[in-house]
Amino acid sequence: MTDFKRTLITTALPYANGPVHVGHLAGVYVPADIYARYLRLKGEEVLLIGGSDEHGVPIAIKARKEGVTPREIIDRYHHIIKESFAALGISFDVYSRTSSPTHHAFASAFFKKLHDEGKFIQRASMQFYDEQAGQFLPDRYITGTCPRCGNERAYGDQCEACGSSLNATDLVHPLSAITGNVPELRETTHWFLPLDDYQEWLAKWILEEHPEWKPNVAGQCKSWLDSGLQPRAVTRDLDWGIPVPLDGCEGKVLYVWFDAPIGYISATKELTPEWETYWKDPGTRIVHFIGKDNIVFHCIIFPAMLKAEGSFNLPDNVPANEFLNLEGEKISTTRDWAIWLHEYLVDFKDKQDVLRYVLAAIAPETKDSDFTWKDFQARNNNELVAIYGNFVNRALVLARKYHDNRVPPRGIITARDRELLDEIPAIIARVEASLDAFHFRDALREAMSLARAGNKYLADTEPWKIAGSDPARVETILNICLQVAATLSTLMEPFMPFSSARLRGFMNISPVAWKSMGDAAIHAGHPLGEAGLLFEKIEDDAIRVQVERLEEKKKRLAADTRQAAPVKPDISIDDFAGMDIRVGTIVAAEKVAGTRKLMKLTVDTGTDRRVIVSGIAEQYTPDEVTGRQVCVLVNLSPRVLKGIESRGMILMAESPDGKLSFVAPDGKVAPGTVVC
Ligand code: B3M
Ligand code: ZN
Repeated sequence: MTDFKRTLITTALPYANGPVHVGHLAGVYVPADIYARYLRLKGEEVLLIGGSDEHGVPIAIKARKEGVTPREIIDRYHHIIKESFAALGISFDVYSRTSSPTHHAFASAFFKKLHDEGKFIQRASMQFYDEQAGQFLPDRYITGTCPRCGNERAYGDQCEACGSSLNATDLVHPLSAITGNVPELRETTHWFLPLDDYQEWLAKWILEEHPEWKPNVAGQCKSWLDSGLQPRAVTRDLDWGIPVPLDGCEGKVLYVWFDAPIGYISATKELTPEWETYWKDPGTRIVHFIGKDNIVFHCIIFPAMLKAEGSFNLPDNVPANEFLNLEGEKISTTRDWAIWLHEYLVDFKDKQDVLRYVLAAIAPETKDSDFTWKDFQARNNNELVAIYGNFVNRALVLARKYHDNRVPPRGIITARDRELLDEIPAIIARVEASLDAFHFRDALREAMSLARAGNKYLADTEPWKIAGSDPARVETILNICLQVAATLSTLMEPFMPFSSARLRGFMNISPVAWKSMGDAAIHAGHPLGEAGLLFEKIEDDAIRVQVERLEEKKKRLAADTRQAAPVKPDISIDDFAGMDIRVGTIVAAEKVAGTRKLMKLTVDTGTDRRVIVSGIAEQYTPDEVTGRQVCVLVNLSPRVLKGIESRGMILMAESPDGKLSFVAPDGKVAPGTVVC
């Protein structure tokens, strides 16, 4: 660490096809910001780079869905994302966007250089094409069943259910995401980066030279390397993206995953004329903060691109996180199962630090973790309010009461005082060690332990009891408490910058430097400010509103899922012709005793009278159905239900909420009439 002169921190560029949610924050932006703020507080040279990812199929699909241009989509979401990050205190030195002219020029030149130096191979291959839409269907334009886990909503590039990275042609029953049609295969030409040529170098670089990388990151890299790297297409047939900068390439753009990581470099270039120091000087350490679905791109593909280009630094570490779930279920932008940052900031105004705290405390560092509103409330009330806020408040109230709102002098130090004073540097050291190792949860827990220690010290020394008898002792105790409070204002700053600023206001101090934390953080005689509450209790009502909102979403989702029941695999006309469906008349009906749903129907099928047991009893009475014409599958093998042999099936239409209605001819027809 100390060998480096400066650190460049990048955060995954969120797709500008939707706002940012708590999963993004816990996995990437909160940890990255904590790290950047920590290094800045230590006086290190550091840049935090971010921006919106504005190309690729996700944007094009969203635009098509809404009937607007991709430009409208990215303009809308880029601003929402950028503003909500700023409101949460994510301290980007630059938050750019990949539609910027600088980025277009930079990414084009990068591609051109690799092309001209012969670093790509050009290949013809078969790709899905949607005749009706008149376009190729790269990546997410194809959906189908994942060959690995059976998820019926996998994409042409990835299955979100099992995390596999896929080729569109791997999918079972591929369908066009534009028209729902079965696509055809057409030949097209693309440029590929021959990752196989970099296999050996990557294996050595990752597995031998970076043993310190997190096990989840190294593990994914190893499994990619073990299965053997293949050439990877870096262009696409699409009309949204950075045009391929070669003659005769109309209709082709750079693959979004080729241009997006280059965005880290072009954003740095937009920020400072010194950008090359950050990307080329070996004294710079690059750290990529990302989620686990981006590991292969940042640890294998982008490094191979950088290696091929030849003049840029490679990342030093990629502390990727796992996923955050919401109330036990996977967060999903498309399904709206998320807590959106911009909405949180409206509902919980001035509670940025509560969200930062909770997300840092539950960050999915080693495995997936879960956000629940109950836990959010409990952490606020039982930790921020009851421990940190309470300590600070007591120290300040006591100073006002017993020492005229000034920092008292320190007299004779007892063993108990020494114990706490010694704990301060020990805790700081543990916070540093955890942050240096990207263990943000541990770091936060350690930092909180200083507030805990302060509370314990007050409980042990009970200054309020000796105010009359030993004022000098009270002064010493309060001096020490205020050292702890001043230290906390800096120690907590990376995690919770807003409350740190408030605390400094209460104490009337300017920022305490990282190295000045400890037993001399604030001087005797210093006039304190006006104290208030550092954190407020969150009441049940506020949480209930959020929980109810999620329950509403869940209901909508359940309905949507049913509406969107996936199309079953194709059958032949012979399969269909094999089904003998006829119009019949229900001539008698009775409920099947001991069941809620079943009704025993006697049906005149035109050829016979037969018994059919049907699950309609919750919605119809026997009287209502007797005499009705219905459609019957008559050649279904007989089944015995509740001891009754059922011969055939009545066809029903079932709506998303489970309501049944009969499928029948629109006028009376003779029993036995064939349905075909
Ligand atoms: N936009 C994917 C994502 O949001 C992508 C990250 C790009 S980082 C260069 O997961
Ligand atoms: Zn899968």
